[in-house]
Amino acid sequence: MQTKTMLRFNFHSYKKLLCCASLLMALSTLAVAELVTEKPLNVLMIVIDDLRTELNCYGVDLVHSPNIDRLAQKSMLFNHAYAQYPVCNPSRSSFLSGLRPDEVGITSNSLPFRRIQPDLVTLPQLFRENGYFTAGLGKIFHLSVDHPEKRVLFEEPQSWDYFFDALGQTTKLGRTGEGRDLSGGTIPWANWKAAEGGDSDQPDGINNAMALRVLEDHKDKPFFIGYGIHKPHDPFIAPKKYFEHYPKGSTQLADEPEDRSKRAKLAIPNDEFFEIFTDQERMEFKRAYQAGVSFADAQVGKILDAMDRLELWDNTIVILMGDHGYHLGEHDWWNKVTVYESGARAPMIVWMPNAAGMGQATNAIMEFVDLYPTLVDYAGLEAPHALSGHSIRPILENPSLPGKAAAYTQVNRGNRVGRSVRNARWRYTEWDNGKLGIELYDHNKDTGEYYNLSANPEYADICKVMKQLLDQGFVASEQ
Ligand SMILES: [Ca+2]
Repeated sequence: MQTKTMLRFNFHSYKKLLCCASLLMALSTLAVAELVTEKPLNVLMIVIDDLRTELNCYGVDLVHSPNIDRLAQKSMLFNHAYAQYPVCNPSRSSFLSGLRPDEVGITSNSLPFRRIQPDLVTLPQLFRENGYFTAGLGKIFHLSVDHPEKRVLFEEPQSWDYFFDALGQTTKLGRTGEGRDLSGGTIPWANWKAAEGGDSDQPDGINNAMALRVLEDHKDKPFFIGYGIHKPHDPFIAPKKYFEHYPKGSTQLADEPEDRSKRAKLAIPNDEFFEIFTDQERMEFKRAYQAGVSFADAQVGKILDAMDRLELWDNTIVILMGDHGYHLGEHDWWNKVTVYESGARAPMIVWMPNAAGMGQATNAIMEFVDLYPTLVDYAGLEAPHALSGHSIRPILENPSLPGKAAAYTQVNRGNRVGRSVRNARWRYTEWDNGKLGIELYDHNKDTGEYYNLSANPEYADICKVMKQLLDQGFVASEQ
């Protein structure tokens, strides 16, 4: 019956049919082309806890970071990216909400994000509300650590469709190995271990396996994946193979000039805190931190391999960043919580498909608070609230642009505040609005910020200009 019906078509009908078919084919080709060009951009945000810019791609060849380096080589590396607060929770709360720390109201690790901001739409939440699958693997927000109800297993349910963190799940084998408490118990977190076993015996290795699985399972949907790596954050534990990149005794300590200025009283949280360490212990500390960097780098490598295998580069934005800087002996300090360059500046590497500036480094100044508006811009979403940063699209297209005029970082010392501004040449910092100290450093001559010029009359005009710049940056956040 069917054959008979088909045979009834005359030639004219057949020609019409062919014409329609060609039109349909042309339309469907167009639709496919449209689909390809308009495929939503996925987001993969890799946040490495306490990672400083001491990486091969930032010119430090003593550190073994081949995978971060290969991402940097194809992407854009920001030489001057600054966190808004040099501590985990305030920094992350800021860049994940597109607001400055004073605007979010979070300036310490002990304030849980949702207790302060129950209704604020976070960056992953915005993508989720726009149809993206969102997953958090490891530490993206700060809720699971230093939280009054520790061991929060489900982190930030408004933001994530799926969340997993293996923190605390180190295997029995991974708990063994050569190591040392560097302060005899005085500083409980200052200990290292070259652990037996491999990556999968450590929380970061377990999280990585889960991240690969999530990436594989959701590669065909629009996704926003936040992948947070715990190391090199203390305690300094990594599989022993990563310590082998750094022969014992070869660690070079920071070169602190003897004629440096007396620092502002509040610049370092506690001047004497690390005097307890011998040089041997300092070398062990730094070596173990570096082993943690190489461990984190290896996890990044597995994610990049998956990006290759799953052919995701054409439609996935990749951001790799630290959450703030870290001192390894600079200014006699072995931690974060400072607004020196070592504390405020952190790695930032951005892969943006089709952006003209890929494969280049930039000296343009950017702030972490710029990430939210950048992703909103590229994904074509509507910002859910007024954002404090600006899209870095112009820089991603042209890395020779200067970027923003200045970057702002703040830190608390009890109820005293340190506010700092960095422009292309100067860093200017006021403690308690200048009442407890002012600092001015010239990065053309003093990249380590050892010579405070603020009391030198020759620099009075510079101080005046920098003060204005500082006040401009914090006016908005004080309102
Ligand atoms: Ca951190």
